[in-house]
Amino acid sequence: MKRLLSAAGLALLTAGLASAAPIAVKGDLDGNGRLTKVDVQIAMRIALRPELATEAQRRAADVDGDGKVTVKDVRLILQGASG
Ligand SMILES: [Ca+2]
Ligand SMILES: [Ca+2]
Repeated sequence: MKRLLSAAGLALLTAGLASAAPIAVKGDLDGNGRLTKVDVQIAMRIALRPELATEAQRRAADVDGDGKVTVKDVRLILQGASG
């Protein structure tokens, strides 16, 4: 199961930020229901290139709710990440 999730995360990174995965947890950008380093990596990419992310992804990545995805949001996701 864990192996499957990390494979899905890798596939998502490879596919870029075009995934339409439903996002239920703030900062959960790969939609697996938990915060992990994959979410941190995706958040970093959104912070660097917000134009490549969907609006839903930008909203989910904006953890502190200031309307922008910045390194601050990345840090918040990092703090919540479990692995
Ligand atoms: Ca996740
Ligand atoms: Ca923010």
